[in-house]
Order: sequence, then C-alpha cells, then structure tokens
Amino acid sequence: MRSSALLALAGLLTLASATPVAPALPHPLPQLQPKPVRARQDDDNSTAPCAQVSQAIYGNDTSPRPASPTVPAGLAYECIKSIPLNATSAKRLLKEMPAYLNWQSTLTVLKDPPSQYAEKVQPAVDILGGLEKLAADIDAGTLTLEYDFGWALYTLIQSAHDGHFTYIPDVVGGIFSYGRTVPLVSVSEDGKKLPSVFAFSDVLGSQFKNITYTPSPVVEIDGQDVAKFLENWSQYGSLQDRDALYNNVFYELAQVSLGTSGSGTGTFTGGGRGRFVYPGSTTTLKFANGTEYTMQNYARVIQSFRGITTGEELAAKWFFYGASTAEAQETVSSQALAAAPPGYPTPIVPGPSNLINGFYINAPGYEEYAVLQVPNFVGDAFAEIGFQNTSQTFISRALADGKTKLIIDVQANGGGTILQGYDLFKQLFPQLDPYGVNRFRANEAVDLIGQSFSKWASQFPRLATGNSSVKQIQGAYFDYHSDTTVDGEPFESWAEKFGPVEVNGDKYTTLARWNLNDPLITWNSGGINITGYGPLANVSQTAPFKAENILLLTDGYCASTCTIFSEFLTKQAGVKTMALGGRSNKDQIQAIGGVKGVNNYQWGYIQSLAASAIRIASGEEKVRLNSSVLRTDYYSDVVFNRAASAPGVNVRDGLLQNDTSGVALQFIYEEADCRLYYTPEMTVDATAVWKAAADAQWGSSGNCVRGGGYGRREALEVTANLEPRRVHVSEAAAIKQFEAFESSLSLETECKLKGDGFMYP
Ligand SMILES: *[C@@H]1O[C@H](CO)[C@@H](O)[C@H](O)[C@H]1NC(C)=O
Ligand SMILES: *[C@@H]1O[C@H](CO)[C@@H](O)[C@H](O)[C@H]1NC(C)=O
Ligand SMILES: *[C@@H]1O[C@H](CO)[C@@H](O)[C@H](O)[C@H]1NC(C)=O
Ligand SMILES: *[C@@H]1O[C@H](CO)[C@@H](O)[C@H](O)[C@H]1NC(C)=O
Ligand SMILES: *[C@@H]1O[C@H](CO)[C@@H](O)[C@H](O)[C@H]1NC(C)=O
Ligand SMILES: *[C@@H]1O[C@H](CO)[C@@H](O)[C@H](O)[C@H]1NC(C)=O
Ligand SMILES: *[C@@H]1O[C@H](CO)[C@@H](O)[C@H](O)[C@H]1NC(C)=O
Ligand SMILES: *[C@@H]1O[C@H](CO)[C@@H](O)[C@H](O)[C@H]1NC(C)=O
Ligand SMILES: *[C@@H]1O[C@H](CO)[C@@H](O)[C@H](O)[C@H]1NC(C)=O
Ligand SMILES: *[C@@H]1O[C@H](CO)[C@@H](O)[C@H](O)[C@H]1NC(C)=O
Ligand SMILES: *[C@@H]1O[C@H](CO)[C@@H](O)[C@H](O)[C@H]1NC(C)=O
Ligand SMILES: CC(=O)N[C@H]1CO[C@H](CO)[C@@H](O)[C@@H]1O
Repeated sequence: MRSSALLALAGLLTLASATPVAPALPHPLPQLQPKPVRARQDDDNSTAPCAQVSQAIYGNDTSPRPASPTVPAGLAYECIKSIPLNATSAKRLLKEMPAYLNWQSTLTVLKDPPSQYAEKVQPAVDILGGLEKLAADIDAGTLTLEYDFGWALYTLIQSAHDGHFTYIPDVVGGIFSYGRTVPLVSVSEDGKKLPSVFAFSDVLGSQFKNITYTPSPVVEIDGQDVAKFLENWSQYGSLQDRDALYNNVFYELAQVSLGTSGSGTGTFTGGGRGRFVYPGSTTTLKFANGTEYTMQNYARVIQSFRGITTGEELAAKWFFYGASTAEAQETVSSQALAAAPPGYPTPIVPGPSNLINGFYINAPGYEEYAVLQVPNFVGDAFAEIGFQNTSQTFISRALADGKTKLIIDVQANGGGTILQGYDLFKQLFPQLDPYGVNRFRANEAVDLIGQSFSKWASQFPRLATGNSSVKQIQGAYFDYHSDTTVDGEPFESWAEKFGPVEVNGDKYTTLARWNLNDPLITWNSGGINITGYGPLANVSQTAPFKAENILLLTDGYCASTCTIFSEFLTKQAGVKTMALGGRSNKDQIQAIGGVKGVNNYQWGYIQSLAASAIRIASGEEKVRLNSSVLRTDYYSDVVFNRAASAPGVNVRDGLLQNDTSGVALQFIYEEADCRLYYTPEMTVDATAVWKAAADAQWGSSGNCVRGGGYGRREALEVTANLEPRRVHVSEAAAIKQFEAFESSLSLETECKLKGDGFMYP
C-alpha cells in the first residue's frame, strides 16, 4: 500500500499548476487585439495548433523551457481539440470505471435525489447511465475527438457536485489549465444593498482612496448579463450549494490565505476547478459606465511540448493509452508557501502553514472577541500535531486574556483530517460525545475486502505498538474491530458491520461511528490523540465558551471534515451559523455548501485494498478472492493511466443523529441562521469580516440579510458605485503581498491516499 501511495503521489506532484497571475486592471483600459491564430493546415505541420504551442514556448529547439509557460487560451484549445479520439482506449476506460464508481456512497441517490435537493441545490444525474451513453456515442461515431470525450466524461462526474467525487481525464487537466487575468468580487456597497460585481483591482483602489475614477460595476460579460454569466460559470465548481459556488467564482482572502490548498483568486480566474474549463480566447467585461475591457485568456502549459508538431504526437507522448511508456516529465515546480497572507492581521497564536490561526479583533469595542480562523483541517500530512496545539494554545490564551466570545471562521475550509474535526469539537465541548455516524455503500468488493482484512487482523492484538504492516490492515475500516456501532459498542463480526441494510432502494453497511478510544486512533489521525479519549480522557469537562458565545462563520465553502465539525457544533452543541456572500438576491442561504460525505478514498487506495485482500488471504480463501471481482475488476490500470490526477470517490455518507429518513446529510438542505453580504472592505481586510459578524451576532446593529432586520425593508438597491474608503493597510503593501502570494500558488496538494475528509481544490 505504501509503495503505491508513493507512486500516486509522485504522479500527482508532476501536475502542479499555479493559479493565474492577476495584474491590476490597467488604466486607461487598453483595447486588446487578440493575437490572430493562424488557421490550421493539415498538410503543413509547422502551422498546426500544437506546433504553434511548441514554437510559442521554445521559440526554437535550443532555447530552454520557461519555468511556467503560458500560451493564448484559444491556441491551446485548438491544439487540444486536434487530437483524434482513441476509441479503443476510451471504451476500455468506460468499462473499467464502474468498479470504482460503485464505491460512491451516493451513486443511487444521485439518480433520484430528494425533491428539496433537486429543486434548491442540484438536479439529478445518472452517472452509470452517462457512461453507457458515452460508450454508445463512441460506437455511433458522434464522439471523434479526445477532448470532446474527456470533457463529456469530466462534466458527467463533476455534475454530481460532490467535491470528493472526481475524475479528471488527461486531456482535460493533464496538458493545459486555463485562466483569466482579472479577478472579480461581488460586494454590497454598505452591506445592505444587493451585491454587484466589480473588478477586484477597482475595489482595492477604492479602498485606498488612491484612484482617480469611480469604479463602476460589471454589468455584462461577453455580452451576457453578469449574474447569468457568473451563475452559469459557477456551476463548474466542486461545491453543491449554488450560493457557495457563486462565492467561489470570486477573489476571497480566506482562499488566497491557503496558497496551495485553496482555490486561488477564484474560479473566474482559473482557480480551483475553474482551471479545467476553457474560458474562450478572450473575455469582455462591460461596465455600467459603458466602458468595455477585453482580456486575453491564457493557458498554462503543463507538459513538455518540445518537438511536438501535431495533436497525434502530443497524445503519443503524453497520453498513456497502454502502448507506450511516458518519458520523464518536465515539471513546473511548486513553491513552498511562505508569505504572510494579504488582508490578515498578525495572529496571536499562529498555526502551521496558515491552516489555522488564532486572532483577536484589534479595534475599540471588540475586546471581548477571539477569532479562531480554520480554513483547513490539515489536507496534507505534515501539520497534525501543530494544528491541534494551535487551538489548544489559543483557547487557553483567549480565556486567560478575558475573551468571552469566539468566532470560528471556516471560510474556504475544504476539510482535511477527519479526526482533527472531532478533536477541535471536543476541545470546545468536552462534555459532549460527537455522534458522527456513517455508512458505506454495500458493494461486493467492500464485503470481500472486509472478510479478508477482518480475518487476518484478528490474529494480532490491537496495539498502538504494532508494526505498520499490521496497522495498515487493523487501522482500516475493513477490520471490524475499528469503529463502533451507533451505540458505541464494538461490532462482533465483519458480517455484523457489513450488513447490508436496505435503505431507500439501495444497500448500505450497518451504521458505524469512529472509536475514539481505539489504540490505533493515531494511525488515522495523523498522530494526534483525541481530546477527551484514550490518553487525553482526563481533560477538564468544562466548555471554554458557552454555545451562545460561539459563532460558526462560513462562506459556504465548508466541505468534508468541515461539515463533520459543523454538524457537531450546530446539532449537538447548538452553535449558530452565519453565511457570507451568495448570489445577488435577498434569499436565505446555506452555511454549509460543500460535500457532506464524511470520507473520501482515492481510487488507488481502493485498488490497493483489493490487492491486499488477496495478498493476505491464504489457502482456499486466496483462490476464491483471486477469482472474484477483487481480481477481475481492480486489476487494470487504465483508470489511472488516463487520469490527470488521482481520481476520488466519496465512500462514507454522514447521517443525522436520531435520523429515521435514511437520507444522507449530502442531500439535506439547511439555511444559515444569518446571512451577510460581503462589502468592499471585507475583500481586502479580514478584520472587517469579523467585526461585521460580531455586530450581527451579538451587537445591536446587525446586518443579517433576513432575520436580523434588513429583510423587512421594502426594497434594497443594487450597489451603484463605490466611494473611496480607507483601511489600515497601505495599498502598496497589499498589492505586494497579493503578488507574492500569486507567485507562490499552485493548486494540486499532496494527499493522503486512504482519504480522510478533504476536498481537493
Ligand atoms: C504531419 O504530422 C503527421 C502526423 O505526425 C505526419 O503523418 C505527416 O507526415 C506530417 N506532415 C508533414 C508535412 O510533415
Ligand atoms: C533560439 O532562441 C534563443 C533564445 O530565444 C536565441 O538566443 C537564439 O538565437 C535562437 N536560435 C535560433 C537559431 O534562432
Ligand atoms: C489506442 O489505445 C490502444 C490501447 O487501448 C493502444 O493499443 C493503441 O496503440 C492506441 N492507438 C493509438 C493511435 O495510439
Ligand atoms: C468605467 O469603469 C471602469 C471600471 O471601474 C473603469 O476602469 C473606467 O475607468 C471607467 N471609465 C470612465 C470613463 O470613468
Ligand atoms: C453554461 O451555459 C452554456 C451555454 O448556455 C451551456 O452550454 C453550459 O452547459 C452551461 N454550463 C453550466 C455549467 O451549466
Ligand atoms: C504548542 O505550542 C506552544 C506555543 O506555541 C509551544 O510552546 C509548545 O511547545 C507546543 N507544543 C507542541 C507539542 O508542539
Ligand atoms: C509485522 O508484524 C507481523 C506480525 O507480528 C509480522 O508477521 C510481520 O513480519 C511484521 N512486519 C514487519 C515489516 O516487521
Ligand atoms: C498519544 O498518546 C500516546 C499514548 O499515550 C503517546 O505515546 C503519544 O505521544 C501521544 N501523541 C501525541 C501527539 O501526544
Ligand atoms: C486527572 O486525573 C488526576 C488523577 O489521576 C486528577 O487528580 C486530576 O484532577 C484529573 N484532571 C482533570 C482535568 O480531570
Ligand atoms: C491470481 O490469478 C491470476 C490469473 O487470473 C494469476 O496470474 C495469479 O498468479 C493469481 N494470483 C494469486 C495470488 O494466486
Ligand atoms: C437524539 O436523541 C437523544 C436521545 O433522545 C437526544 O439526547 C439528542 O439530543 C438527540 N440529538 C439530536 C441532534 O437531536
Ligand atoms: C494615483 C495616486 O493618487 N497615487 C498616490 C497614492 O498615494 C501615494 C501615497 O500617499 C502617493 O504617493 C501617490 O501619488
């Protein structure tokens, strides 16, 4: 398992791609002349689009490759669209995918989701039916290009809007990624008027009272109404909630603060999943004052194009159809994150890599507030202990300093280590037992792996001191000794844990909960013990803050482990939520807009589980397993060879405590207790967000869009323009920080093969 983990990681790291460099909007706005792309002439390879890409990068054969080459997006698109479909390979891929898709816990429900989900969140999607249709289209000859096939496959999986569930074909994410150069924001002038869209650089300028013109909102993009355009574009994101998706289009401090594990300057500029979408060769913004600005969109070139003259050659070199071995890749190295994030004050207790930081609000009248900013639950493996220690240290420091109210700011939190979510909850509410019930989809492979793992693991005592070969098996879900029943009791056999139980037309495993007292808990927690359990059982049972003195602040981008944590806080402890941003309307919005599944696996881990189950079996069982689906369905590597990065599935559904519906949390729609619009200041100064949140939650001048006062007003006006306003950072410093960050961003992060709860940006 370990060696395949390393292979998978190595493959992933070669695909590091940076977020676009986003220069300030120039003034006056120049009219850009799109570079004419010569028409493709099939008989002259030197002018074929892929040859032009090669020439654009290398100039001639001897010049070295630039560090992060970019070419015009339109040229890249013509090149990628010049690769004919290898129907044999495509059909093999479609044939091998269902074995992995069967692990997707929501596969059946996605076809016919609960009506509230279908109405307010996302429409139904038939994933397996979609694969069959693709195969039929190939047979019928209607899919003839690699790109058209890859894009259809990508969007089929993406339309599940489950951030754990991804398949990024080589042709979609392995050769080029795309971007626009102008980040946008959606802000309400005063927190009351409906938000409008602005170029971020305009807002930056207006905040520093240092521009000579009055910024004007964007009213159209490429001739389409701005809201329509951006709501449509937002749907390419990873989240399920539409307001959260809309927020993710824009520049946001919390995302930027995360560097490599965030979605950069927003999907509009090719951050997050926006990088996979061709944005057209240019994009034209039309402002309310009549000015138009056309930007040239670009493509980042991920692989070497040296010597490439045609799409066929590109495919032969970089697509692993199964016939050839790819040569060593020239890679764009990703820089370690170092810079302090723009817009944040100096933390009182700093945490590792800006994954967590403790702040106070340094402004008169806000002395009682502490802010624990948690934009991540450790999506990479190296910060677990420091992460836990940051909240431990900050909470006791805040209490000692007389803070009585705590804002937990989880903007941009795509999750991370599941048990860090449990631990942070227990630090805040030691007297409560986190419920966290979950289930797998009960497919045959799950059962066979469980039989093998449980039998083998039972030979050895379950000890923290066991060697890693034993812990790999004992620490997995498939040893029934891991986890407990709903009532916190041990399972008595694999058969009891597997079930299956029939619920709403599908079969699932018996509901299970993490056993936080398990001696192997550190195997799954990345090293931390869980507050209140095992070695940390003997902690104070007094909650440091009352539930009504805690606020959970989100931008909707709360996924995976973040949703586990939120569920505990809101349902079990009764903490209130506040959601920022959203589409330009007066409706209530959800606080939690990212995947609510509670564990993702990479397909590579599933393949290694299948192989391990056969390997550790003996005698007749080995023969039986070796002729089962574990061998027939998980042996081929084609699903990995045709992917640009490690594919993933959501394997565990989360369910409500005391649930009787059997409906996974993923499909439950739930509005935030309060909604706040972003204001211009909030896009450059994190403290402005916290002050507004504190005022709305505990002050007398709340700005909740509804429920807090403004919803009762007759009419809200759309923000017309922005008056220059002053904040406490210098413009030069803010822009410098912003640029330093931009150049250090890359969007693929390291990952833990066995999953945890992290949604990759
Ligand atoms: C162009 O490339 C194709 C495929 O690589 C090749 O078959 C053809 O001979 C080339 N044409 C010229 C004029 O070099
Ligand atoms: C190749 O490109 C390099 C760098 O741009 C340049 O210095 C060199 O003169 C070029 N060689 C030819 C033969 O064009
Ligand atoms: C197409 O893919 C198959 C493997 O599925 C491979 O054997 C064949 O060489 C590929 N064809 C081309 C033209 O690369
Ligand atoms: C119109 O608004 C845009 C965007 O804020 C700005 O760049 C431009 O300078 C404005 N034009 C005029 C004539 O004020
Ligand atoms: C956006 O709109 C275009 C054109 O109407 C459509 O083809 C595309 O599927 C839409 N995208 C999404 C993600 O809905
Ligand atoms: C926890 O953080 C504190 C304060 O930063 C530090 O003094 C202490 O050594 C850390 N402990 C661990 C276990 O990292
Ligand atoms: C780990 O322990 C098991 C059981 O004692 C033993 O069979 C195996 O050889 C050990 N593996 C290593 C690498 O020490
Ligand atoms: C967790 O507890 C075990 C057993 O007491 C201990 O050996 C280990 O150091 C603890 N881990 C951390 C990170 O404190
Ligand atoms: C931990 O246990 C010891 C006795 O073993 C006890 O004296 C102490 O009060 C306990 N601490 C807490 C915080 O419960
Ligand atoms: C499993 O079966 C395959 C053929 O289907 C055979 O090549 C392989 O050696 C077998 N492996 C084991 C461990 O029996
Ligand atoms: C679930 O039921 C138990 C027992 O009635 C109750 O104590 C608990 O608060 C309930 N949990 C939720 C989230 O309603
Ligand atoms: C365009 C503009 O007004 N620039 C000014 C911004 O502020 C700095 C410092 O106050 C001035 O030096 C610039 O001239």
